[in-house]
Amino acid sequence: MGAGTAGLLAGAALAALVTAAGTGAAGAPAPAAAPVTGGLVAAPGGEGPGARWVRDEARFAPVGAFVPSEAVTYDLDLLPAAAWIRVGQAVSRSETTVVAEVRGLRPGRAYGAHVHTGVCGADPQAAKGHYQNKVDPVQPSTDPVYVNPYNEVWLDFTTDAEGAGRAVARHSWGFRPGEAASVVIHDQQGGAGARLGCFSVPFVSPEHAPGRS
Ligand SMILES: [Cu+2]
Repeated sequence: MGAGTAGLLAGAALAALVTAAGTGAAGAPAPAAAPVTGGLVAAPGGEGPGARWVRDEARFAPVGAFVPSEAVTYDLDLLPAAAWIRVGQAVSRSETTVVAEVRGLRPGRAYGAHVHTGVCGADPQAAKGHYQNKVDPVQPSTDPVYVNPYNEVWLDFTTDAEGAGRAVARHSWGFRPGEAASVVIHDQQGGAGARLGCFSVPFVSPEHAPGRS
């Protein structure tokens, strides 16, 4: 999937961003004390001059769980409860970078993921469609002119032997305020597939990035 690698960060820049986010090595165990839900946390650092980044993390819980989570799994086999996800977003005047990290999924499996426009709900369709920079006038959007990793934020990943995975997407555009609301994990890559889970993330727009006036 050559198109899917478009916009991926160079390793060094990714390492810098991930280091800034305070993560450990890819195979490190998930932090035991990770909050079930987390607010979007602003922090110094980021990528490039003037960049700001935010991050949010959660553990997946099934619909109707006694302790609800910002991250909902719809498939306990492919996306087990207590699997962990963290999404970071670096925002500068010229770029938006989104990093997704997961742990506790099926090892050695390809998953699809995208930024969606709706907040997660009990219904997998609550997350609505993909966030698009240029919005397809025909919805639901299926036209590859609009459904592609340049116009959308694709975060497809393949898990390692431990069930951990990571994806990065970088674009020269930013989110419109309030229109990017979640990351949905799918059972296949390339812009389609059943919805396995959803993590509500209040993505920020360049003009509303923390620390900006
Ligand atoms: Cu999707």
